[in-house]
Amino acid sequence: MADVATLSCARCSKPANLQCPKCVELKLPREDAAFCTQDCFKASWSSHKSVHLKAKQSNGTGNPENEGWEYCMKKGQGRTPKLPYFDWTGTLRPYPISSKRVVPAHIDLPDWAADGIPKEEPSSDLQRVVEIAREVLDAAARVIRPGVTTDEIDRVVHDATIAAGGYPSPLNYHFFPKSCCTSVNEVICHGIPDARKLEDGDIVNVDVTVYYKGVHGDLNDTYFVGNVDEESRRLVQCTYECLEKAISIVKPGVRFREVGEVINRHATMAGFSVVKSYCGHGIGELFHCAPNIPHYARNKAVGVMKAGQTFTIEPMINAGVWRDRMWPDGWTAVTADGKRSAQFEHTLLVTETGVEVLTARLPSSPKVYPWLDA
Ligand code: EYF
Ligand code: CO
Ligand code: CO
Repeated sequence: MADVATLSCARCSKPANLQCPKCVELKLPREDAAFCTQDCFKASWSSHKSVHLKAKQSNGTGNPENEGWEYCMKKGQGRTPKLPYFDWTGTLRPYPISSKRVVPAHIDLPDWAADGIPKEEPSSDLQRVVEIAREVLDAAARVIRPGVTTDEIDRVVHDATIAAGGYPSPLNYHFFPKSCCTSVNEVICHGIPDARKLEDGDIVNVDVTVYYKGVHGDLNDTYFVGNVDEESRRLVQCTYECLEKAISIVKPGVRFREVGEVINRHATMAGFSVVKSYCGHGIGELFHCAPNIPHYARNKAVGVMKAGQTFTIEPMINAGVWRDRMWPDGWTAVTADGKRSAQFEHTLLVTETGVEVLTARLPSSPKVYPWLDA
């Protein structure tokens, strides 16, 4: 965050000398972007980020025929005498709207009254659970190094989840014995945290799901342990990109089967293969529900995306063959040829205009990927 002349903190109203870098980039009003401390900035991130989204949405279409409407939306007014082009469905036309009415000082204000942004909508439980899940995964990421056992990672995940008031969804789910999945090297997914120490050169995926106030939030990242060989780094980066590319097509009306086409194209171009046995899934009040979202090409997923839906995309990409095998423990899915596998996962919300990545990285997230943090 950049230093600025003293303003009031957007969260607690104390004098504020820091400014949100994204707001600066978007040239948003300095008073909306000011915070007193990094802690206040982080604590308000889940509501503050909607300021960025709103600014982007009202940045205009660039179509001169829409100028009138864009002016109205920016001013929070309604209509100007100059009507934009629109295929009016009936005979009714919009007329000027009078200015915003005054509310007397003795009236209790909802949180959007001052700045137009609702901060504690009913969706706040979902908003909070995904933020907790991200913070829990980030806590796990901070302890990853050679010599640490995956059981220790599980302890960090368990304790951080409980400290935030949540339940670690995997624990006892279909009798799963631990609070997260840790999948090392050739393990594709559902690895059980155990007494093995991570070794220099390993890759490890940590998959966290948190249940909080009736809602689940699910995400995972694959991490490098010490110095990792070039081929594994390429695999992990490619898998990250597969998820990013899949997310980029998410919006209302897109067929779920398209997700697999995008992922398969990117993975095979890099010489890798896509796991077929495990899929993305609907999530919310249930850990797993419809829709089922395969990550491979020519899949038969049914349905189209609709605004308001929440689901995960979680591609598993293999350095060798796509086929998986199951260890005798009945949980651990591994590559059939013993070569490495990587995975990334986000919980997503389909919005009217596209997608919100609910489990996105926070400003406080550890910087572990060279392609993001160079
Ligand atoms: C053979 C479980 C594992 N299932 C799914 C139980 O969606 C998940 N991750 O993104 C996810 C996480 C876990 C999970 C943790 C435990 N399970 C059920 C059935 C079979 C299986 O593995
Ligand atoms: Co997961
Ligand atoms: Co999942």
